[in-house]
Amino acid sequence: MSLQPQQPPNQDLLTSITKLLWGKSLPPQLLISTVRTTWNATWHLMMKQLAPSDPSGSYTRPISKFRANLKSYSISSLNPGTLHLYVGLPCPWAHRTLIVRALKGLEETIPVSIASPSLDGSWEFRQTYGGQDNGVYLPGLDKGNGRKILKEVYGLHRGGYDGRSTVPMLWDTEKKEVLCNESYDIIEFFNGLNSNDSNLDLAPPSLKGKIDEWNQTIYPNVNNGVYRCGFAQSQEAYDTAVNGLFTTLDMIDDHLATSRYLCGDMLTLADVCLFTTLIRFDLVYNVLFKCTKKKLLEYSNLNEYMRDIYQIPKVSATCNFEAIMEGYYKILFPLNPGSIQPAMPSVCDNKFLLEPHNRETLLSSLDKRVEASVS
Ligand SMILES: N[C@@H](CCC(=O)N[C@@H](CS)C(=O)NCC(=O)O)C(=O)O
Repeated sequence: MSLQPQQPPNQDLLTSITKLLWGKSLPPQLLISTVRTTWNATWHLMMKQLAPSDPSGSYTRPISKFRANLKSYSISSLNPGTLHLYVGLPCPWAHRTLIVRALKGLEETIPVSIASPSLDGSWEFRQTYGGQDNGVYLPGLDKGNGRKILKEVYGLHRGGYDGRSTVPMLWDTEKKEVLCNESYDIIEFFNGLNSNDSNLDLAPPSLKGKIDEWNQTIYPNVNNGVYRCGFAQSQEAYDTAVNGLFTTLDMIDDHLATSRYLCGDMLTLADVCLFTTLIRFDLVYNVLFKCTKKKLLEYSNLNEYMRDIYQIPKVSATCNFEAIMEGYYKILFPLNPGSIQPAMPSVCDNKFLLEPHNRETLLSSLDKRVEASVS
């Protein structure tokens, strides 16, 4: 048996075709420039579909279509199962909703169906039940409507719908309509519902202003900032995005040196939003989205802050690192045409994530000022 590595069959075929067309004397430069031009044009074409951009090549995220007013729903008027949540585990926006649902103890009231990305980038359901493995959520069936793909669920919306079918999505099983597909609206709504298990408030009125301020910095520069790096279609667009991202991370890291969470000693919605980007940072954004100036591991405060949140009961169950990796490296074809998935970085090791973070001893700078003025 030969131990020589076999050439993939399509490579053999490609070699034969090039020999046939141009003979052995083909100048490699010509082949390279032809492939480069063709690939470049095809890449721009594919990126147009994946990530719409403005004339400067900067990624412009499409606006969510369903922004219903959710204030008319209250926990007392909600029958368990009336609302159904659709998510996908790789998606940082959907991840926000899974975390707040868990922290608010809404698992029984608002059941969830977890889709997985198919090779064409749309969301599909697996023919297995799903549930949890070692405590971690798994993709599975559509338990809300019994459909095979999420697009079909969106299609059931009263009056029909044929637009983008994104996660997260909140479905009203009685009215048969998509209530909302904007993550921040959904987490604000979940936070307002108090279950028997939890009356935790992740956005108390006294912190509302601070939360909004953080979100206004973190959304464009970090949450969407990593996408603006990865989906940039010009060098200038990438440079602007990457500078904005790392300047903001540097600033947050400094802030977290004296404050346990973004708004002081209390976890808020702003922290949940930052966390879902941080937990994906070294795993995918650093490599696939070219967020390369630093790894999250190099930021000591951000890194410990991330572990602090990961260790809050029920949060780690929402972090499925295998699914995140698969969702980005296998599905975002124009960014990773070979579909090769890199090795899991050590920051995603449960052992590392569960190490003591020692942040409980931190008082927010505000509290320190109050303490200093009292003593
Ligand atoms: N602004 C939305 C963004 C949601 C979003 O872009 N979800 C992505 C997954 S990370 C998606 O479902 N994309 C499918 C598509 O665009 O067709 C939110 O915050 O909920």
